[in-house]
Amino acid sequence: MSNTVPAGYAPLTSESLPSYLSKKLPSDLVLGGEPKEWTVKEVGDGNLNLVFIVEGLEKTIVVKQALPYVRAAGESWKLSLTRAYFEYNVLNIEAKFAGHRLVPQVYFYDQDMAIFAMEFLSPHVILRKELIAGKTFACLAEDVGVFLAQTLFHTSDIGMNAEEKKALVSKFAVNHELCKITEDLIFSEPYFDAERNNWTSPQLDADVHKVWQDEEMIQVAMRYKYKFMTESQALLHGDLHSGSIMVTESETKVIDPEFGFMGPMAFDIGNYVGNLLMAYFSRPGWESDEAKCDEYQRYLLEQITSTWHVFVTHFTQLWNDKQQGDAYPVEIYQQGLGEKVLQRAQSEFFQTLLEETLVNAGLEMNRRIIGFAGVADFKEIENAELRASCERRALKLARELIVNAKEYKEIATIGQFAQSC
Ligand code: SR1
Ligand code: MG
Repeated sequence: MSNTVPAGYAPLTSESLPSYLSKKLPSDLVLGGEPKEWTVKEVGDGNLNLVFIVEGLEKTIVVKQALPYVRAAGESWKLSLTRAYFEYNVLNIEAKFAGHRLVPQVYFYDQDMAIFAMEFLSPHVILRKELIAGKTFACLAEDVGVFLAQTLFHTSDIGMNAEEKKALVSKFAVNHELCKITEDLIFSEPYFDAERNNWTSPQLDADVHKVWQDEEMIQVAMRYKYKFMTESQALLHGDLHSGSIMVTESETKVIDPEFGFMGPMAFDIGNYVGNLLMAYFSRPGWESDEAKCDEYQRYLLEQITSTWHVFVTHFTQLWNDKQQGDAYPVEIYQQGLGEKVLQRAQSEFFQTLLEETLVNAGLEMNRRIIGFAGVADFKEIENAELRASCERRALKLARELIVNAKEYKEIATIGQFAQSC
């Protein structure tokens, strides 16, 4: 994987894409009609890439192309094109373990153009938008919990043989540029006066300055940065926030795993939990009716608890039934010491994972409020005073989770602290 821009690379436009696709589409992917009859819209609203919806007479697809820079920042923030390769590969691996019920299908990848095409999801909508609109989803916790369990278990040393797992570590180590973005934006910049930071000012100035002086919290953040950089536990999605999930009332699809690499499981779980907590704290900015606001906040807390419980139940089942994976070997646990000993090992494993999940959730909240890449849940609350008061409460819980994660033996108990903020 080279980090340079290939000679054949050029960013595509809605005008140039049909002609490119007419030469590149695999023969079994028929959009219908002539390329000039296709409707193309560029819809990318993420931080990094171009995203096109291409509608033929028979079929619609999504085409995603990496740019040699960070779209949200402009051409001065250079970024290699290799992320398209990693995203394409992570989508395939996730689909292998979680299935196309939860992960979109990908059709082709073109390395020179840093492009891949995938299933068009309709009528799916980005979860973050739906949470802001106060919608509820019957299958969301089950789907995200299963997605996490399937992808994390099967790519870890508990569920995968050591040779294959080390091959994944080596393959995804090359995604270091996107890891570096996470290392900087989540784990470092919120904790000092970094140029890219962007908080609600002046309302939160004092709160942010207090964070920079908070040795107790910063020491934990730095410990978790080190864990993120060194613990190759499982293949992570790497950016599992509510903007990386598309939903309908009955379906959930996880998209956008370009930050995928082999890292600590708690990073993915904590990212998701942190984003549900930001939906929780931003609620008063979107819902003025107090009773309705309370009700939706309760729903969000239940989502966190259920997602975690689904994850633990499903992961435990996979672990009980495992056939391979050199960690916690079958010969010792399933065939040797017996069920009780396996249960004790699992209980210890999940206790540690819960603690790490809560810390990562807190770190994700801090960075979205203080750092470069904010989230619409807060950023789009127009009244700055109201926004800042929501964010201030979120910062309070974030600190509690980072500093006192060990105290929370049950995930549901974080709800009490959240309500007290
Ligand atoms: C420069 S990229 C900023 C953020 O956008 C992505 O979605 C990730 O969350 C990243 O940290
Ligand atoms: Mg993304």
